[in-house]
Amino acid sequence: FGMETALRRAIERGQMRLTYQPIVDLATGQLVAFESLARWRGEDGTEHSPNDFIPVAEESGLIVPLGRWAIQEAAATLAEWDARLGGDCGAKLAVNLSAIQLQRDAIAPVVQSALAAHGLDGSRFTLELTESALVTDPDRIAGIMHALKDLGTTIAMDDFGTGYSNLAYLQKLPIDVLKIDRSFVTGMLSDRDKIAIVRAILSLAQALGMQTTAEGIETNELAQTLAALGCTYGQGYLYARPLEADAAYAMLAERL
Ligand code: G
Ligand code: G
Ligand code: MN
Ligand code: NA
Repeated sequence: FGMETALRRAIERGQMRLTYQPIVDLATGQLVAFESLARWRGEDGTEHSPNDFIPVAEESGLIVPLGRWAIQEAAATLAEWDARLGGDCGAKLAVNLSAIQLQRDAIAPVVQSALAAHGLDGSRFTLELTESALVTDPDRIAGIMHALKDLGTTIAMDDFGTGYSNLAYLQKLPIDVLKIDRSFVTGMLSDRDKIAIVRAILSLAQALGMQTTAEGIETNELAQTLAALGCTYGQGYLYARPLEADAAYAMLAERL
């Protein structure tokens, strides 16, 4: 309850912020996107982890205003980067959407108005959904995904392989990218089971015409192996930790 009150206040007072973790094309090393990750520094200076405050936001309903803020903030940031660089800054921004948020809010109109407010094309956004979003009401989620696709956005399945992998939905839904969960990537070079799972996800994605992003890449050897296996994109501490907005912008400006 204490955290809920503090979180409500932080959202109302504009004390939340987004950090941005780069996503690169594994074949070329080019920066192609950033995943936006919410951060909350409490009044006493403590950094709260989203692993702690997102569940509180979901249970309390605060995920609705928090989620709307994240979408608007991501659009505002992208528009600012474009303006400073005098055109399309060349990176997409990915925003995480939680399953509860999709149940409680009309996300497609929220995304549409955030894009419109900043004159952004839908193709500049990726929405990351988890498999758990599909469990309770798959038909409704399918409708939401199609509405998001109609806006021109990219849809990524986050944490792929860790949820209820009902493979029947994969082919029915407009999913563009599978994000291979970090738990399969970390240590895969010395673990036959992990590398077998990664290969299976890559060939499944290829068969279904989807792209792939490997999470949690911490070494060059992992990046090279994943590139050789045909994984499209990579994300992880090898490239950068989640960056404050000014550091993310600096990376973008330097690479252009
Ligand atoms: O850095 P990391 O600790 O940033 O994130 C931990 C988890 O919190 C990840 O699973 C991530 O998807 C989730 N998360 C981070 N930011 C957001 C957000 O804005 N919305 C939602 N729904 N989840 C987020
Ligand atoms: O579930 P989601 O993919 O949205 O979570 C992203 C989380 O993974 C964030 O907490 C982020 O800080 C963390 N993360 C990103 N890259 C790495 C990495 O290379 N190693 C580790 N250990 N964590 C990472
Ligand atoms: Mn994510
Ligand atoms: Na993930």
